[in-house]
Amino acid sequence: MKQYHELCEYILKNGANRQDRTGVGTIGVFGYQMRFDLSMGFPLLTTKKTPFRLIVSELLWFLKGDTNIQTLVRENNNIWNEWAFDNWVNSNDYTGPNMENFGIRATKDEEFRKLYEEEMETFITRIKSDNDFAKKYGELGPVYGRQWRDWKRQDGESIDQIAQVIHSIKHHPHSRRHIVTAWNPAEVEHMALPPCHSFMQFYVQDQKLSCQLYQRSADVFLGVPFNIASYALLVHLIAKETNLEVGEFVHTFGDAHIYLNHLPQVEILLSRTPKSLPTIEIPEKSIFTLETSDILLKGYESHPRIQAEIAV
Ligand code: UFP
Repeated sequence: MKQYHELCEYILKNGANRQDRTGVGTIGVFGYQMRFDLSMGFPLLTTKKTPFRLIVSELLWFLKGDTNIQTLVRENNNIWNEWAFDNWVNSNDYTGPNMENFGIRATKDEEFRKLYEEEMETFITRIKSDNDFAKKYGELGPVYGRQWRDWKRQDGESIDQIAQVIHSIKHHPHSRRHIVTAWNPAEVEHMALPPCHSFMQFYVQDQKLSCQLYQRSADVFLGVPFNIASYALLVHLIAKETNLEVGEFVHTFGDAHIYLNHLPQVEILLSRTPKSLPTIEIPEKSIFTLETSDILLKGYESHPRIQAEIAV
């Protein structure tokens, strides 16, 4: 995973100070590319503990076309909670304490943080147990799962991009049109978060499947280790489904940034020496019916977790 360390070092050296939507502030660069040869091991970051189970459960959630956090929180996956919570606390049904700008306020005000954590816990407990509430407030809008599996055409029909790309990889391996896009300009405004990993292309050569991702916006410390592992896993899953070996994952960035409040954590990470990469095992099952517990990670050794605040 030296590529990831090089990306961090490159931003520290060349990044410009940038204001950003969240108000936290970043240093960032525009345009960068990393390549991972997936036959050399599974690229799960070893210089901090990276929770593979959450990555698997989110990817399978996308692949099932699901856009509601209820499924995720029932698997104890809380990575999308803030975005659903944001919708809830800004709705007319919410009558609790003012949660405006909860992301930033929670990092600055200890008393508020406690209040926020209580509200969040109440919200998630309700999402888990109350289906009607979850239908309304667990829904993130037409995010990845919808666009990947059920892109709405103007005539009301729908396009299953994942099924189509699997078909095209199987039947026309040399095609230059193996594309899946989550960036749907007609629906972006209805999404809780416009797609960060927006556009992917697959490529077949010598019986090996590669994939290039265009990520428009990248939180390098918190998001990118997830994004690398998620797409590496996607290549493994689609390669298995199409009877190919794994080739490369090519990760191309638009705005690649380090949040200013992650700089101390990045220093710790860079002081650590990467360990050898783990491998994964996937059972013979359709990509659409896999469960999180089906996918096994073997030989993952890592340095300890490094805590950091997410910018919402
Ligand atoms: N982000 C990632 N990877 C993801 C994801 C979000 O890095 O998979 F969903 C980060 C990038 C950015 C923020 O820091 O979330 C999204 O903000 P914006 O929409 O303003 O780019």
